[in-house]
Amino acid sequence: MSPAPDHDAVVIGAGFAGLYMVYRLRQDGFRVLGVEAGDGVGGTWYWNRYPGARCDSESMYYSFSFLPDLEQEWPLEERYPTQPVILRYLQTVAERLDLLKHFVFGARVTSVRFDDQAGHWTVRAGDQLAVTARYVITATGALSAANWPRFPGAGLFEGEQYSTASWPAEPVSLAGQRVGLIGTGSSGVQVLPELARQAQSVTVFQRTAQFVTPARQEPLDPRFVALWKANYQEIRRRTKFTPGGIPIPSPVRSSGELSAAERTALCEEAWRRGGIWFLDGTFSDAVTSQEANAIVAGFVRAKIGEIVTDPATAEKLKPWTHAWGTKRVPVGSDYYETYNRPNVSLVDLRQDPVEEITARGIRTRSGEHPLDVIVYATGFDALTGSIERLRIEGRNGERLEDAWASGPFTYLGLMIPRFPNLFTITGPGSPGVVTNVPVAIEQHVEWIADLLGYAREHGRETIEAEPGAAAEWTAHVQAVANMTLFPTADSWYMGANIPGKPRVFLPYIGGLDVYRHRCDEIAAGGYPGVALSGPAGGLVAVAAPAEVQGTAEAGHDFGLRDRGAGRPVPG
Ligand code: N01
Repeated sequence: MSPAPDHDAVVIGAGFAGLYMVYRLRQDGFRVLGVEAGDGVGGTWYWNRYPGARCDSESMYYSFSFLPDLEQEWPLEERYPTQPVILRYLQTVAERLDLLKHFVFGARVTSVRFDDQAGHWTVRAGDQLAVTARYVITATGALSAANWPRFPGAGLFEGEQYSTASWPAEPVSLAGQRVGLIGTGSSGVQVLPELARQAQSVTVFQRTAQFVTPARQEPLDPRFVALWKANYQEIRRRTKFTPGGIPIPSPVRSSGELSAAERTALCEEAWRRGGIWFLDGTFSDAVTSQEANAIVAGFVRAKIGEIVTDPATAEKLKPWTHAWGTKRVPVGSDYYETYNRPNVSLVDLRQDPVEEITARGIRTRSGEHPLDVIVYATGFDALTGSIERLRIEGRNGERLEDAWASGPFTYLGLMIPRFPNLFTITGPGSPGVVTNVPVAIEQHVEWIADLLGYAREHGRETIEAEPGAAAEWTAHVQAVANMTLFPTADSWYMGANIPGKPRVFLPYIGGLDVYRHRCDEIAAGGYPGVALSGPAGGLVAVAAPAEVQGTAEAGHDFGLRDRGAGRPVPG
């Protein structure tokens, strides 16, 4: 008989997902170990400490729903929580729940291997850690494997180079510095105004112009906060049944149902309110109809023209390469206004591409831009990168990179055939990254914990997605995306930002409410699509009740056409 593993479960990561997963498994009586590369908790909010880092979800929504005492005590001061506030929140949660003692910090996982004989996993972090566990749960974040493009000559640069995705914890002095910023996604949009306030000059190197929405950051009115807190648990309950994890009404009317004047008024009002109210506040068909999309896109371009005083700069900032919302829409504070400052200039890399990085700056086709500091805000190998870099090997030594060579293959975004007892939180095929993420994380954690409890109750030790169920889910994820304009863009949703990455739509965009319902049905039906095997290795597949079978058919739209599938929301 093989020796018992060191732990029932290893959870990799100590952000929202890792903290809740460790907590929940401990409460359920599992022996659990958390492993985290950083020296503390926080995940995304531990690493992304760049000036201006903030969440695009509003403060009231961006927290756990299962801590009613903390939610009453926690101050809600500004509309959007800043990185230091969120990091402090997660540190407070970890201390309150006494979770720190379950984690090993400063240990970056370097391999995760399934032992077919023993039936358990070995998780290693270099020479620092080697532990065995029956279950492994990745809580590594959808956007945490940083993309640091290799420009020719980057090693020659004599100044400082920083990435927004791993910004130093100690303050970086930019006073008197000539800064180059590469990247104009959400991170670049947030950091630019702060760089411009501090540095002597900022040169922005833009590959793709974005449709940036104004955040409208502001202090929260204490009366509003009091009212919110008085109703917090009821709001949380409703939030769980929304498509994006945010309880605001979705638009009910398509652009075709409105007059031109009504459309403009609607866009103006949504723009005035900012943030999610613009992202999810115009037309029900904004990302499914070319015509509706063109109206929103034209509206934003007109705003850029009104805000940016130099006409040539305004033209470069107007996006024409993709439909509105099909790349994740950045939410910015003074982003376009910052280009009116005399110390900010813009290089359009489509007209004037980078040729090399030199000792003194960045040389584009038109000449050298002398710099003291280069800031990379160049994004992430999204959804798959943080999981694949764990170097996971499943049954018979099969490597996850090979299993996913032509795109990720999952059941519900949570399990992978031939990788038994491995679970992924907010991985590919999950709606996490197109929702207010903590709400999706809670759903994933609870579903996984319930399944582990179910297996234990039934005396089963091995839990594995069936290939047929994974094939149906994977096809369904693509089918829902294909009902929208999303696949038309070169976005990280499509893996298009990473050279060589298969071009498939990565998150599930059918809505968290629909997804939750589907997961609940599966649990209630005894987990169809999941093979449970006993200690002796005999497979025990639990048959699905008739009404559950068939709902995961490829292309089944769960009524999504009527609901306006895939609205762009913060992630
Ligand atoms: O990354 P991005 P991000 N040469 O991939 C450019 C979440 N987030 O870190 O568009 C030149 O969006 C790239 O150009 P292009 C959020 O979900 C949330 O900004 O690929 N440029 C793009 O401009 C977000 O979507 C929050 O042509 C290169 C930029 O770098 C996600 O994280 C805050 C290049 C990367 O933009 C990722 O955002 C921040 C190259 N070789 C992030 N390679 C909040 O909620 C890439 N680029 C607050």
